[in-house]
Amino acid sequence: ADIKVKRALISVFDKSGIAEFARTLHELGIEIISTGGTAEILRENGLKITDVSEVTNFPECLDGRVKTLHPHIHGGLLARPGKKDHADTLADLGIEPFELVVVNLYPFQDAITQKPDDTGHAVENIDIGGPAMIRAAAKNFENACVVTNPRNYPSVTAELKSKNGSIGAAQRIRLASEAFRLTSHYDLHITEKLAKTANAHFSEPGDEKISRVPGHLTISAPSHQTLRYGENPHQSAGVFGNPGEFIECFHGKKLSYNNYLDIDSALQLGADFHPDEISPEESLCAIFKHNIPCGVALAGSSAEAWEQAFATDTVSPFGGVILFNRKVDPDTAKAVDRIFSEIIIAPDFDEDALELLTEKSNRRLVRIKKWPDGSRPHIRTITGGYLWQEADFGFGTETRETVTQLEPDSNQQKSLEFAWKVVKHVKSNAIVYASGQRTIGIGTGQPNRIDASRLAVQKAREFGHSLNKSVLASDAFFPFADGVEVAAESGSRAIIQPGGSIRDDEVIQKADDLGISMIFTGLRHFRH
Ligand code: 93A
Repeated sequence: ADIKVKRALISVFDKSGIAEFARTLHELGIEIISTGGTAEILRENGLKITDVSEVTNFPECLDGRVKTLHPHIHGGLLARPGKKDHADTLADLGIEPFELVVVNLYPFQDAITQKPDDTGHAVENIDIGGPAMIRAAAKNFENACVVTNPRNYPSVTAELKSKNGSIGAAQRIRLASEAFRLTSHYDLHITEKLAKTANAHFSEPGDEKISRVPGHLTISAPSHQTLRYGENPHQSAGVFGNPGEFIECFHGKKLSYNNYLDIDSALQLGADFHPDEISPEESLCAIFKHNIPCGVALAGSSAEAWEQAFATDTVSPFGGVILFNRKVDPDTAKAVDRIFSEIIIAPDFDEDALELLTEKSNRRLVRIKKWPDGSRPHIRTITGGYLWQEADFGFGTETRETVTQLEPDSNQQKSLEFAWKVVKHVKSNAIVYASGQRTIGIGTGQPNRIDASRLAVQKAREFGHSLNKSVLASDAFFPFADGVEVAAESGSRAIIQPGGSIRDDEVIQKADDLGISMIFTGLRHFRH
């Protein structure tokens, strides 16, 4: 129902638009009660104002820390005049209700931005009376309207004017919700500032650091850093732990949530081609988009590896993440600079390469300080809990068993080993076609293996690759012989896969019939 506004309480730090707003209230015959500075401005504008101290019969004191914190104010904000005992109490104690409350807060955030190192200044800008009034009036939205932002003055004024000084329930509840959002965010900013101060100045080595995830939780963890947002801009986000031990973004904007994910996927693949564990004559380039490799190659130089990796799929790499496992030289820098990429990752960058690459300010450059190993578990959240598992690292316990009559030749073997390492990093169900030590078709993320196979073939053809004499890796066993058929039809001559299907016999028979060689590894590499 509508409520008739007879008395308004105005106490604003941001005084923009307040005189005009108050004039409308005045014209509608509404009595206005205000705190010191607000009252002063309104009086300067020729309006008749009652001081809060007159209502409370108590002076504003303690540097203004206590102005409105008084039962004559809060009684008026929280009373339900329609309830008989409340009406009686108001009459007994001489308290009058407020139907309209206009409050905005001390600018805490501005204060800490302007003087980040002045904790005293920050503390003086923690508004106590303001949020108390806002929350009281918002709780009492059935009897009062709370306005916390000058942005809302026009709609409130319009309604008051059209209803001859009354305000409806829809506007009141909407503004009440906005009010609680404001005070909760306000408190979160204070929480974060104090946590930062505590961490910086009052913690002993080894103490737990306090931090928060904006929006909802206050988190106490060894190290938590707030990120601008999560996978999407409406999701709050942060990062725990110390990724800085492994990577350092030394050029471009701060790393985002999605950047961290992509970089990690690239880094994991790079670690399987650790520069010390491959031939010193070979360099790796891996291009990732949305955590999925869209081109990987090992070649005689980084520039060559880039050309080959890029040729796999010349559409997906735009805006992607490019990883090199060796120092980036000027030739490589020139080559990668031809397309827009979001991030370039490498153990190091030649000075001339850097000169070119740092010209683009929106491309992040990341140095690999340390390659990951398998020592960290993987943790994921599920509704109600967490899952953890050992990292899928190393190829130590795998076997190589040729199960077909044909044995892959040495070139094919080399190519199969390469494809097998790559397929581990492709989302399941995953199929990777390779030719030499370069990918030519990657089928990823399909809920069945035959679709992943078809997708890989289709993509290879789309980008002009001949699958003739190519090899294929599958991250898990072929459940049926049809996967082998697709491979053979495409021209592929050798397969590497874990084996272990109850139809392995059929699958091997099909490979023999079609003249394909096949290796079983005994270990699968799902990546879900
Ligand atoms: O210092 S306070 O936390 N104590 C109070 O009792 C109080 N009452 C209102 N801050 C208080 N306020 C704030 O004063 C309001 O939230 C508003 O931001 C400001 C308006 O003061 P003035 O009208 O004197 O400029």
